[in-house]
Amino acid sequence: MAILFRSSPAATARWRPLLAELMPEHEFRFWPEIGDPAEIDYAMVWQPPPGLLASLPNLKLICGLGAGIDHLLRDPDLPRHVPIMRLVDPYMTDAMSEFIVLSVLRLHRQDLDYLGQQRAENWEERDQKNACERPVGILGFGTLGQDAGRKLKTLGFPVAGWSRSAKEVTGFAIYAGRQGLDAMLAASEILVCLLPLTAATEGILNAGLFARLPKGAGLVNAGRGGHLTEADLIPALDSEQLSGAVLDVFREEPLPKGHPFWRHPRVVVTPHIAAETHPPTAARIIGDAIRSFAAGLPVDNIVDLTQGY
Ligand code: NDP
Ligand code: OXD
Repeated sequence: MAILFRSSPAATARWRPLLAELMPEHEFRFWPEIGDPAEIDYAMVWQPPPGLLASLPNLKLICGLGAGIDHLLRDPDLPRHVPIMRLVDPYMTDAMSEFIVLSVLRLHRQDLDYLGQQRAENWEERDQKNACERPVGILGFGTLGQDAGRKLKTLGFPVAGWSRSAKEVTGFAIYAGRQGLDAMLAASEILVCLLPLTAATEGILNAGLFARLPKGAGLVNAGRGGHLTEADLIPALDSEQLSGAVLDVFREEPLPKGHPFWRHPRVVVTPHIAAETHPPTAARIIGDAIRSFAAGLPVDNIVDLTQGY
């Protein structure tokens, strides 16, 4: 019995000592040195090369090293009979909420305008609302969306959430499905995307959606780059339908040099760092899950492949 580990070389270097310390009972194989593929029962992976998982005939559980598993579903040979566990780690959830609160505050407090004014040495006060007058809509009201929503609410923002299935979350207006989306957009002065990337959410941040937001709304995308129809963003900013965008994720990562988002004065670019996987906590969570699975106990956060998240 062995566990395959596959991530970037830098991440592998961080994980290796932790795995030895926290999961001493397991033998690890670090890609590309996988040895006999038939000996591998479990895989801990981020962006595995297509076909790698299908080459492991005795694989029992795939543990994604991130919250999103779209990187796995891109593999046409993914062994779909093998359950996939996605990473749900309170440490990452806190990190994401910090990023969302920071980004919403930047847009709310007109940070991009004041940075522009500073560069122009222009001392000018702008009208400013308080948080209680700035409704925030969150697309994707799951683990990350709800935690960010709670933290925004403590600052006074009225927060609404949009999910696929109808639900009640105390203290929040919850919208579901396509009809619900229109109602939430019409009231969202800042829109946050924390959706998983699926066939149903691909390209959802597009000109049609921007037009349904109040004029001058702000956008935060920390879901996936594939949610944004990139060609629609700059026209929406230049026409002032949107007042600013904070983008952490991109269709192509790293964002290519020369891409117009890098230099646009109303776009903030961060390099997919909103909530990075944190090996010390993640290794414990995955180790416990593998122990439960091996003992025949239920494992949380198994992905529903029919929904794609
Ligand atoms: P969850 O599965 O807990 O939540 C997903 C939410 O999206 C749920 O509320 C779900 O609805 C909703 N949703 C899914 N599909 C649709 C749809 N078609 N229409 C409306 N709502 C939909 O995921 P997490 O909160 O843990 O993570 C969300 C995403 O955040 C990840 O998939 C990943 O892409 C991204 N992420 C980005 C990071 C970064 O550093 N930038 C770090 C970590 C994650 P329902 O409640 O009905 O199921
Ligand atoms: C994730 C991510 O999905 O880092 O965890 O984007």
